[in-house]
Amino acid sequence: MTDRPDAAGATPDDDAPDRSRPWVDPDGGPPIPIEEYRKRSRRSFLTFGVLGVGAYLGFRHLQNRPEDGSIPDFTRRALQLNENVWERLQRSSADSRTFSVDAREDIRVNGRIGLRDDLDQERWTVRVIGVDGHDLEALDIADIQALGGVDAVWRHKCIEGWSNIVHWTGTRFSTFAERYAADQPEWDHVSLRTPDEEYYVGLDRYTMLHDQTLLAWGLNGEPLTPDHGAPLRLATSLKYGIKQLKRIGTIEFTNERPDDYWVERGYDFHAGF
Ligand SMILES: Nc1nc2c(c(=O)[nH]1)N[C@H]1C(S)=C(S)[C@@H](COP(=O)(O)O)O[C@H]1N2
Ligand SMILES: [Mo]
Repeated sequence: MTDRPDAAGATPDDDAPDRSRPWVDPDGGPPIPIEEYRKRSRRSFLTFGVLGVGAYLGFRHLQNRPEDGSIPDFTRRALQLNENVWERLQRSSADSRTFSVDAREDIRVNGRIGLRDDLDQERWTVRVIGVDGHDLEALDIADIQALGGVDAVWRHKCIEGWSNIVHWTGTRFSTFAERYAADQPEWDHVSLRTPDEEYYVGLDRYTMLHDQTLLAWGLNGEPLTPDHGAPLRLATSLKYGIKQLKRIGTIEFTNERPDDYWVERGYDFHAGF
């Protein structure tokens, strides 16, 4: 990402969205069956080339574990291993590919959990909560915008199997944290929640402080519309759409892994690529 969208990535699209896959409105039920998600998660896990490591550790684990023949336990541990490996892998991963503004595409409205109440955009404030659980600030959109904005164009990916190149405008979360959480004790996660607390996600510190993680107020050159999460939403190139919470009501710094809507429904916490 650059402060001005760069032209370097404006080459033909090499991973065009698969439009053959039926789109399912995730309002209510999970976007795709959990088995399919796991399958995809496993597939991308393997493409990272950690099969060898996983197999070796799995083998060691099998060798060392008590002979109780409990397959579900083993499966659970394998999933945990998968998550731990993700956590390490993402730390070494470079920025995601960016595109020129010309490459941007329309993006559908997807997911309205936590957006069902009418929101008085004028009176909205975001509540900022510190590590000790106490409120630090209540900020309006002008406070956020006063921190400065960047433009960035990257591919938004949804676990349903579609993706679009999207142009975001917003404040880097790292800039926000520098201004409003500099005096906080060490924190390792951030919880984001809608004002009605119907939708909530947890994100790790690395992701939140990454340059490609924005508190966004603009989409494709226009102010965010309410359906896309106005006045403020998360946009990050590091995670699937499920983590990019629209209509942020609360930002909480914490040292506990936050509750997460889709984790409670069987998806993995990291939801990375
Ligand atoms: N509050 C809220 N945020 C949300 C969702 C939602 O249902 N509620 N859905 C997520 C999903 S699955 C995706 S793909 C993106 C879609 O963003 P868009 O509607 O701007 O395309 O929003 C994410 N953020
Ligand atoms: Mo999504």
